[in-house]
Amino acid sequence: MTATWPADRLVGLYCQMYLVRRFEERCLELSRKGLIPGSIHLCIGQEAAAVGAASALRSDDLTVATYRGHGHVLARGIDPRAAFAEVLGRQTGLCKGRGGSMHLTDMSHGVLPPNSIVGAGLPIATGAALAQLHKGADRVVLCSFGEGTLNQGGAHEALNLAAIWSLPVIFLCENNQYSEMTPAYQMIKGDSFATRVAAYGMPTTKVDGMNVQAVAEAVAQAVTRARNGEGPSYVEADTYRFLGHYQGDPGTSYRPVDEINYWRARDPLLLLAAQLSAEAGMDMRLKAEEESIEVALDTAQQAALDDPLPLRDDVWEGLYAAG
Ligand SMILES: Cc1ncc(C[n+]2csc(CCOP(=O)(O)OP(=O)(O)O)c2C)c(N)n1
Ligand SMILES: [Mg+2]
Repeated sequence: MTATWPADRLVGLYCQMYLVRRFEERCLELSRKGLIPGSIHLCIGQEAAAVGAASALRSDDLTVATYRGHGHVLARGIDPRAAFAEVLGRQTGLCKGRGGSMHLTDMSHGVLPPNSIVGAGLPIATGAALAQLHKGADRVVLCSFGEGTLNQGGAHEALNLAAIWSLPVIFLCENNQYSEMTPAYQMIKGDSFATRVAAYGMPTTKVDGMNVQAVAEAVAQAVTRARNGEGPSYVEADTYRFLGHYQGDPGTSYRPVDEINYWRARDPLLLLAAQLSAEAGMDMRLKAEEESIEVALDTAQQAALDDPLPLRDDVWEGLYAAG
């Protein structure tokens, strides 16, 4: 990592992480009240990976996230009201309420459709990057996924193709230490996912995924390579999800309390706030920023709750196949 960035820049990243954290805590409350159809997979604890990575992108770059993608989507600047509305299944949602939490999509912000098939994002990102090359565009594709994904065959085919064709992709592995309830160390012989990826012939970097500046810098380097036609890179952010795999999983039966406490003490928001608080007046400034984000989220959430559900008569709209 280079020298610490100026406070204003870090405050911007803090605010984005706070927005993601509070959006998701609100989603959890809404889910517990039975207002969210289906499952939600929260990235609470992993905000620095999503926010740091998105900060390295240009507004016309592309993002391919996963079912744990709220953070990536919000960090690309999507309107929280449209995100709430989609999660709540409303007509005004990003996908008109038909996608829900796992499919937040907004092409106007470069967010391609994510999905819940583990490993499916890598071939999609590689294909999107190939399209950029054919178009002569200099857009890059950020592809985020979990470490468990690196045991999926399609993921490896995509990594290989991206490498041999020198495609502009940044493969961001958010190593949150678990794939559902299975610890990462039980899934591979040896201890390194990066070593596997390096075998395809692309640079790999491991970074502290709880340090937003460190993630931002590592991804920015990979973006520069990709934009210069030097091909893909792999960045692995070491991180942790503070809650369960999905809203119905307490996340405590298969994870030692000491381990959870260790990572919670490395909360990316707390770490950055502590670092920033060395500046005079910073605590007050962060508090004021948090308050204004709460107000914006209150408004967005209430508007989405007041929005209508999709109509039964519209059920065939947006389908490729006729009924
Ligand atoms: C092809 C496929 N296999 C299995 C599953 C079930 N599944 C859903 S999430 C998940 C864990 C993936 O772990 P990881 O890639 O580390 O991502 P994380 O959930 O930790 O963010 C599994 C096995 C699935 N959705 N798709
Ligand atoms: Mg994982």
